[in-house]
Amino acid sequence: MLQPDRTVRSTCPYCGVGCQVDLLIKEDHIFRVEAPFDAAPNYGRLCAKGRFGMDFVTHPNRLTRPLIRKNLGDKPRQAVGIEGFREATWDEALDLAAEKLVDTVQKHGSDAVGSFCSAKATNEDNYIFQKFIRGVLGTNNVDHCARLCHAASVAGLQIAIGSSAMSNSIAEMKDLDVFIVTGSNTSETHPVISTFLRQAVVQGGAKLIVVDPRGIEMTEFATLWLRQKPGTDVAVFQAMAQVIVAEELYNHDFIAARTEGFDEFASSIMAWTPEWAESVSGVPANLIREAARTYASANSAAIYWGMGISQSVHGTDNTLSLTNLALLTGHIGRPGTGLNPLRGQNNVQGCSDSGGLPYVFPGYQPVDDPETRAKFEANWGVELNPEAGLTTMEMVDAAENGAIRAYYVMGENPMMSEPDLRHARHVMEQLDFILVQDIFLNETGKYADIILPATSFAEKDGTFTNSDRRVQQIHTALPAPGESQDDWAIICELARRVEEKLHRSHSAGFKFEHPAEIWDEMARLTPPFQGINYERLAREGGVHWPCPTPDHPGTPYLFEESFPRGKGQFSTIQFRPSEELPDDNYPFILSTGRVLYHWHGGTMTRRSQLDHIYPEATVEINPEDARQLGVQEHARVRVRSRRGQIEVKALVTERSPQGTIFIPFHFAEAAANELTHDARDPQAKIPDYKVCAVAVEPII
Ligand SMILES: Nc1nc2c(c(=O)[nH]1)N[C@H]1C(S)=C(S)[C@@H](COP(=O)(O)OP(=O)(O)OC[C@H]3O[C@@H](n4cnc5c(=O)[nH]c(N)nc54)[C@H](O)[C@@H]3O)O[C@H]1N2
Ligand SMILES: Nc1nc2c(c(=O)[nH]1)N[C@H]1C(S)=C(S)[C@@H](COP(=O)(O)OP(=O)(O)OC[C@H]3O[C@@H](n4cnc5c(=O)[nH]c(N)nc54)[C@H](O)[C@@H]3O)O[C@H]1N2
Ligand code: SF4
Ligand SMILES: [Mo]
Repeated sequence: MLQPDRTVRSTCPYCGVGCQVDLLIKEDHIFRVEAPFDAAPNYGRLCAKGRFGMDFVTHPNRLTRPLIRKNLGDKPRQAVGIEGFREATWDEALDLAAEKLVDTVQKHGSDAVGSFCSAKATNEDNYIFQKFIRGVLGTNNVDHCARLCHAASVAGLQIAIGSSAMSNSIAEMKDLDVFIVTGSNTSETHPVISTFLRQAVVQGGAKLIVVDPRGIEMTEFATLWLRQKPGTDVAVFQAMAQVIVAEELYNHDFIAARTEGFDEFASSIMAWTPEWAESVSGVPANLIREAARTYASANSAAIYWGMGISQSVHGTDNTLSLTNLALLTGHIGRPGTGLNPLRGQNNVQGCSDSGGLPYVFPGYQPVDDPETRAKFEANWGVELNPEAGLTTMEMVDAAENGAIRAYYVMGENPMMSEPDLRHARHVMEQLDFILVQDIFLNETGKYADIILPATSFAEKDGTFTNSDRRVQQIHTALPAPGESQDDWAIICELARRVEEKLHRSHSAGFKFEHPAEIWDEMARLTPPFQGINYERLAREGGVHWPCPTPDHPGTPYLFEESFPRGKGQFSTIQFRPSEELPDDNYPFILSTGRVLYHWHGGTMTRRSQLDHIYPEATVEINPEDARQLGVQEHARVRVRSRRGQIEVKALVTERSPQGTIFIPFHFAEAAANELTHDARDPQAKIPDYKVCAVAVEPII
């Protein structure tokens, strides 16, 4: 067997499971990836992406030098390929970027800059990013893909319990008793977690209730599968609550001691019977009753969910319908219970924790709280903007109406991930200045004026925080390609130049030798991180925050004694239909999401051997629909919505319910987001990626 030159322990850069990996390096290539058997959270397990998807790191398309658009200042701005850019030195690119940002701030004010930090980059990268945006540019307009992701889970959990992180650890999963999986295609999107969940069923005899419109693999392990029509979750979960109340299956002691609003809630749901829910959702009433009884009568029961719950115009209500169930039954605050939104990106938890959100500093400390702001002002030595910034979709609106003039995008690809790309494109065309920082030239980079080449996870040190709040390290395994630099180092250089041009008498502080120093600064300002440092992470392999002191063991499960808001809050909610339902012209529901082998806009996985396994865009169509449309397996079809159209290959499969088609959004040549709409949840502002109306026709 090929012997490695060296083996480097790291954390998988794909999903929020945060698997620990050993990268086997030969001649500066990762030639094999192994998983250590003794390390949490994956204990030797990896999925296809962790095992075979790391080769993007040495792909020849990696960005190696700063790039400047040849036709700077063109309006409307055009998307250009690599030939539309010229190479530049770091000095030239950073000076120009600083000049353009300063120009924007001086002409239009600080809030004319919108910025996107990255759930792919480290905690340290994101801490420095938001410090630069808030402390130097003077705006709180900083957000990231969490807005398109678990925003509605966060909004709902904040209302119900005052905290939004996953309440339990991955280690508890294999000992589950009863659990609900809803709106999560776990075996494709959190594959290693799905192996623990399946182990609970197969070896531990746990009962699994899947609530999902699609015939995903998890249904094969389910005791009960509630196959609702897309967008009807509130009806199903309200009816489960109704059964629990009507049959007095609720937990009296827990409700009395730890919740408020029960009486009002209980009387509000009595009309929402399983029979009513069946008429709305199509799920047989007896299945809803059985699911309610199974969940309520378990000793401990947990709920896991994903985008099927969150990415909806009623995503917050969907989440509240789940929190109501946990509060009714007391299935929270003990091992094997809890409310668990499975976090998507490798570091989406950490990006939010590190202050990558418009209304909070690191550790969710509000920017509009004078005391908190005074603490950061004293530490950073600058005055800070007291107004919360705009969220991702609000920044798009502000860019459209001219309030935002410049974008700084680090490690995101909005031109693939935002809904209604026709609209997103229009916004990008109008901006005065776009600065992009990435490891590849992606669809968003094509609109940039300046592109700064960053190192990937394999070429830098730092930390990611996984789905169960475990802070884990990445270590430099390979030399940086060309002149690329670590994100935090690039931002520090840029910040220094912007401060100089703004004639700041002193700096907010951007001198760091190593990310460990950045972590220490963040931890000093963020109580739940204060017990975590690099030495400890190296020794223990990872620590679950909250961890307030060095001798604190970390917190694998939350809410044992109380909730952050004190008592758990029951919420009275009403079922509302989705925004754009099928009609004669657009007779199908389009549901979008993911497949195992690809990642979002495909920037990384389509530059990996994974692309050979899943090389083209597909649409799942139910066999009965396919028959009526005259579509054969593997035929090419055109899918149209009110906003755009794409051509894809048909997969005729029972996975899709009749009347609903499913398209993964990974393929730029047939981007699903050409079809989607930007109807949003009123509270969480998250777009509905799971229900819009489309027409399907065979291409003859
Ligand atoms: N391979 C791969 N893995 C990934 C990612 C990736 O791009 N590729 N991305 C990561 C990220 S950022 C995220 S957020 C996670 C997302 O992980 P998931 O949420 O598991 O991903 P989706 O494919 O969006 O699947 C959503 C599920 O919701 C179901 N669904 C659709 N409509 C409804 C509905 O109305 N109600 C309910 N209850 N369910 C519905 C779908 O059938 C599907 O099973 O995955 C992470 N993991
Ligand atoms: N239709 C539809 N659209 C969706 C969704 C859906 O279900 N359906 N899901 C939404 C969800 S949940 C999410 S999370 C978003 C994801 O949307 P995005 O976050 O926009 O998507 P990614 O493709 O993950 O973009 C990550 C970028 O980071 C770059 N990158 C990787 N590592 C590094 C690094 O270390 N440094 C820097 N600077 N860059 C790096 C990659 O090259 C890539 O360009 O998509 C959303 N869009
Ligand atoms: S489950 Fe997630 S973290 Fe683990 S190997 Fe797969 S993509 Fe990586
Ligand atoms: Mo996500």
